[in-house]
Amino acid sequence: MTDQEKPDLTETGSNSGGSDDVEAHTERGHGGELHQLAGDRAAVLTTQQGGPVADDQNSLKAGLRGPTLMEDHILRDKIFHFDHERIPERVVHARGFGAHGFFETYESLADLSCADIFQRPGERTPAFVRFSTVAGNKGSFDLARDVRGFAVKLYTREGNWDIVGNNIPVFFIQDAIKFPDLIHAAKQEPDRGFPQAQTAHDNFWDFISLTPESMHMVMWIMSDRAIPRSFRFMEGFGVHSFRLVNSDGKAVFVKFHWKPKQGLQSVLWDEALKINGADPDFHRRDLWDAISQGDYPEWELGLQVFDDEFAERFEFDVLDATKIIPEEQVPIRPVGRLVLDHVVDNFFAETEQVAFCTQNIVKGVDHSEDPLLQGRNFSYLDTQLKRLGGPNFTHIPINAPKCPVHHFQQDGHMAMHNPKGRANYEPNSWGDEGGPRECPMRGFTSYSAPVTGTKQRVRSETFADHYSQARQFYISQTSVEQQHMANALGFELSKVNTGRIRERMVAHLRNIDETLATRVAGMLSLDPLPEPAGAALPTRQDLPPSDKLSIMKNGPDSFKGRKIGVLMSAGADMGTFSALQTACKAEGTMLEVIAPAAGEIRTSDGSRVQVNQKVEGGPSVLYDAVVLLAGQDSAPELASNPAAQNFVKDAYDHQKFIAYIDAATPLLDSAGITMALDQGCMNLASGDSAGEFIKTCRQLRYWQRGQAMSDKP
Ligand code: HDE
Repeated sequence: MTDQEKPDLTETGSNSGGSDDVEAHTERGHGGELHQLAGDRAAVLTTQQGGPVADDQNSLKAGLRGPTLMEDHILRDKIFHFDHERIPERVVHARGFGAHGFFETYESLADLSCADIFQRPGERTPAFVRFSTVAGNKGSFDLARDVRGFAVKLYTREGNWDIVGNNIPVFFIQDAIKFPDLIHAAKQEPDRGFPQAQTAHDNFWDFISLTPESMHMVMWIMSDRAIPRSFRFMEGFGVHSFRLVNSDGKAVFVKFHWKPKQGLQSVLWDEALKINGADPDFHRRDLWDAISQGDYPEWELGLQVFDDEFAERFEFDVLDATKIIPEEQVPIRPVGRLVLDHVVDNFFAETEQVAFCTQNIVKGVDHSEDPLLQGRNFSYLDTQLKRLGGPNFTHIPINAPKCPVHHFQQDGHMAMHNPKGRANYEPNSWGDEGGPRECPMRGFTSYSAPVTGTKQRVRSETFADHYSQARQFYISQTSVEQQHMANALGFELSKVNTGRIRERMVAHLRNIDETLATRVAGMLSLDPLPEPAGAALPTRQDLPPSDKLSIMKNGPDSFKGRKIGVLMSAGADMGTFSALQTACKAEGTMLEVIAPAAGEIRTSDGSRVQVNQKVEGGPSVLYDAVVLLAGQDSAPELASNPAAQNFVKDAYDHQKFIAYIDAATPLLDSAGITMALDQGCMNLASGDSAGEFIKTCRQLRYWQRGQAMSDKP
C-alpha cells in the first residue's frame, strides 16, 4: 500500500466537532472504516491529561508500515498506564471478594463500652466486608482447603473500626514472630513455585508437625470449616480477646463472633475438587448473585464478654489465640446485625484497594496483650504502605472514614486532600485559623492495663496445653464430620512424600484422639503406630463436647439461599417444572435449568424454558440438590450423555437429595443408581411433592447414604 492509499484518518464521527456532550464514540478498523458504537451522548475518549484522542486503533508511524515513532505520546500514555495496572497482591489473603452493607445496633451497650457505634439502638453504620482465602495467589480457585478471611470495616461516626477476623476462631501460632515461617511453609514451595493454594505438601506438614501449638487449628482446617459452601454460610471470629471500655474507664474482655442467619454449610472434599474445575469463582459468584438478586446475607455480631475473674479461672489463657472459650461457658450476646446489600462497582477500587488494619479501633474498644494481636498491630500498616504505594491510602474512597477527618499530616505520594492555610503543626497560636485541636472528652484513651515485667523472650507456661482443645473440637463433631476430618488428614498427608513427617503428624494425633490417629495411620499404611508425641502437658479428657463447634448441628432451618439444579430434556413435564418453580420461590431457593444444549428447551406443553447451563458446564457439584426432569422421548438420549450420567452419579455420591420423575428412569439406570435409590431420592409423582421435596432439602444432605455406601462390602 502506498501513502496515497492511506485511509483518511482525519475523518471523524458524524457528531464530532460538537460540544462534549454530543461527541460520538468511534472505532476505526484496520481499513480505516469508522463505526459509531455509542449514542450521541457518549463522552470523548481522552488521554490521562484530558486531550481528546482521534484514533485509538493505530500508533503513530513513519510511513504506512512503521517504524512507530517515539513521539507518540498517545501510545505512551496508554501503555505506560497499562504496565502499572497491578499493585502487589496481598502476601496472604490475596484472593478475596468484597461487598458493602451496614451494621445495625440492637441496643445501647453504654454499660460495657463507650464506642459510639454501640450507643443508639437501630442506628446503621456503613460497612465493607472482604472474604478471602489465605494461601492461594490472587488468581487461585475458591474452594481450596483453607481458612477464610472475614474482614469487616465499620465506618463509624468516630472513625473506622476494622475487625480483621477469620472463619475459624483460633490460629496456628501463639506469637507473631512465627507468622512468616507459617506462611512460607503454607504457600508454594520456593524452589518449584507449587503447589498453589493448598497445604497438601511436605513443607506445610513439616512445619506443622514441628509446631504442636498448631494442633487445635489443624483440627479446624481438616474439618469442613475449611471448605465452606458459600461465604454466606460461614461464621466469622475476631479470634483474639479484645477489651471493651466504658465511659468510666472500666474494661471487660470480649471475643467477637459473626453468626450467619443463613446457618452453616460446607461442601464435601470431592465436590470442592470438582467445583474448582467447574467454577473456580464459585464463592465470589455466589455472593455476587445472592446480593444482586436481593437475597442479602446477614450475620449477627455476638459478644462473649468476660471479666478478669473469669480469665483467671478459665482452663486456658485468654491471651492465647490457639484457644476458644466454649459458648457453653460464656454465652454469646447478639448486639447487632451486619447486612451485605450491595456489590462493588469496581473490583480493583474497592476489593483490591481496601486496606484493613487491626490497629484501626475506636474509643470504647481496646486491644489485649495477646502477642499475636500485638504483632499484627505492627504489621498491617506496613503492608498497606507497600501494597498501596504510600502513606495516603486513607484518601482512597474505600479506606476513607465517612466522618470528618482533620489532622496535620501532609504531603506524600498521591496526596488528594490538602488542607489550605498556614497551620500545619500544633500547638500553634493562630486561633480559629489554627486547625484542629485535641479533645480529651471525645478522643481515644487506652485502657490503663497494669503492665510490669522483665524484658525477656519467653512463652508463658499458661500457653503450654496444645492438645486438650484439639480433642474437644474433635469430640464435638458428628460421626460424619469426624470421618471427613480423618479423610482430610489422610488426603493431605498422602501428598506428603517424606515418611517421617507423616509419622510425626500421626504421633500428634495420638495425643488428640486414638481412633482418629488409627484411622489416619490406616490410610497411610503406618503400622505399627508411632509413639505419641512428647507433650508439655497431658491432654485433658474432661472437657465436654460443645455442640456449637459442629457445622452439622448448626445447619439452616430453611433451604433459602440454596440452589437447585434441574436437569431437563425436551418434552419435560411442564406441570412438575412449574410446581418446582413455585416451591423454590416460596422457600427463597434459586433454581437453574441444565440441559443437553444451551438456549431454550421445549417442555411437554410446548412452552419454552430458558436453559442456564449446558450440562457439560453445569455439573451437579454446583447445586445443593438436584431434580431429574427428563422428557419421555428424549430420556434415552439424555441417559447416554456422559455429562448427564456424571451429574446424577455425583449428586448421589455427594449425598444430595435427588428428585426425579418416572421418565428419568433411563438416566437413573445409566448412572447405575436405580437399585440404590434410598429415602434421599424422591419420586415427584404429584404437584405437591415438589413442595415436600424442597422441605426435605432443608436437611441439606442425606448423610445416611454415605454411611450405607461405606458399609458396603
Ligand atoms: Fe493477617 N495479614 N496476619 N491474620 N489477615 C494480612 O494484611 C499478619 C492473622 C487476616 O481482606 C496482611 O492487608 C500477621 C490472624 C485477614 O484485606 C498482612 C499475622 C488473623 C486478612 C497480615 C497475621 C488474620 C489478613 C496481608 C500474625 C485472623 C485479609 C495483606 C501476627 C484473626 C484482609 C494485608 C483483607 C491480611 C499480617 C495473623 C486475618 C501481611 C503478621 C491471626 C482476614 O499484613
